[in-house]
Amino acid sequence: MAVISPSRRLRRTPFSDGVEAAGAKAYTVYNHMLLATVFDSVEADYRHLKDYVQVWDVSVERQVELRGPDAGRLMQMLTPRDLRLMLPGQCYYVPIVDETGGMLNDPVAVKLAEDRWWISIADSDLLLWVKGIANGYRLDVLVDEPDVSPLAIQGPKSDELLVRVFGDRVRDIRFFQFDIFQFEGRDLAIARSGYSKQGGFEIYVDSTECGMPLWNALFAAGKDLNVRAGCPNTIERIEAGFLSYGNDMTDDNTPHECGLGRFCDTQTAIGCIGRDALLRVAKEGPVQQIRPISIGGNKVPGCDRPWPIFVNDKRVGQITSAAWSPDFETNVSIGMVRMTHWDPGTCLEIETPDGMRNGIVQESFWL
Ligand code: THG
Repeated sequence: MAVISPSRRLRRTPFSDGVEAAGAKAYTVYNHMLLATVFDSVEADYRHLKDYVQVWDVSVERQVELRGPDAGRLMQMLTPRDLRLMLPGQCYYVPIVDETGGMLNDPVAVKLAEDRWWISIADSDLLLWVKGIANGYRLDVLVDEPDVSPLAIQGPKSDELLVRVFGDRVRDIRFFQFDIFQFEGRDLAIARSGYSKQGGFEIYVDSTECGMPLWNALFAAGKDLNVRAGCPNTIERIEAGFLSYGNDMTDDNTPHECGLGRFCDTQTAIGCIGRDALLRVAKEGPVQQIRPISIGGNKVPGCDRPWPIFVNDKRVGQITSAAWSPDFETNVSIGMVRMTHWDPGTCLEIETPDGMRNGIVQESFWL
């Protein structure tokens, strides 16, 4: 592939200088911004993530901010997850659905205060949908994209690194909660969360100005912890079962098809715009669902289009993400499979770009 031409539409991040200096070898485009995908090699990055600690520029997880008396009401209109018990200081993984129950995004909602929320989005233009709802319903709320850029610290040495920079109180942050910490006189929200199963934090950096100073402070403090620049790792995230919006699911899929039913309380999520549609489909249950699938043979190529899944020459689904897993010594993948073939242990035939492979539906990769 050729290189990406820089332009204003392809926004840089507060940490782009650091990412470039660290030698990012490849990028993808996510929310009209650059996201590194490889530093050393995907396999070497994976090993390092599981053994040490990495700093990830995930500024592409843009924030949609809701501010004003109707912020909470608007947030509940967007998601079938019941938010009534959510407190300031908590984060929730929330499916966002349209009026048909189709997935528009799968962000992390951050409740800063009763009247102030961040929606930390995956790759779709959610701001436009949220502004449309706010204006169409004449809600008393401001909706915008603030200059907030998450910086993720991921890996088993994450606690040690952040304690050195922010103090012991870091250890008290609970999973999917955040607290406020100071850096160079500014308040920063730090949550225990992130797009890996290796443990870690996300720092919501709320000004471009302190981006590189924070980046440099983390690398200076973590020299002996073998801290490196990293990025969401395809292999690890498939093993972990983390979905990628636009790859593993689109607005054609319901949260139930995506296996996100556990994040839906459709009965009690009063006000959710997709509620009626979801109540209708929930009655029947989904006829296809996302599954972890192992794929036989040597390392598969990258999955840049869905790979059809067959059983006895009948199409029963598609693979949407795949990678060789050094730890499991097999290819791991995520696919959407019809109900007739979704039970763990089911054998599948997968049409990859370099020929037919055998696949087996798994319970999960990470247990
Ligand atoms: N962090 C933040 N924003 C994000 C992501 C993130 N925006 C884009 C993208 N990632 C959204 N997708 C996910 C997918 C999975 C998780 C978070 C965001 C996740 N899931 C855990 C799980 O499924 O096991 C925990 C969910 C829970 O128990 O609530 O962490 O990574 N800021």
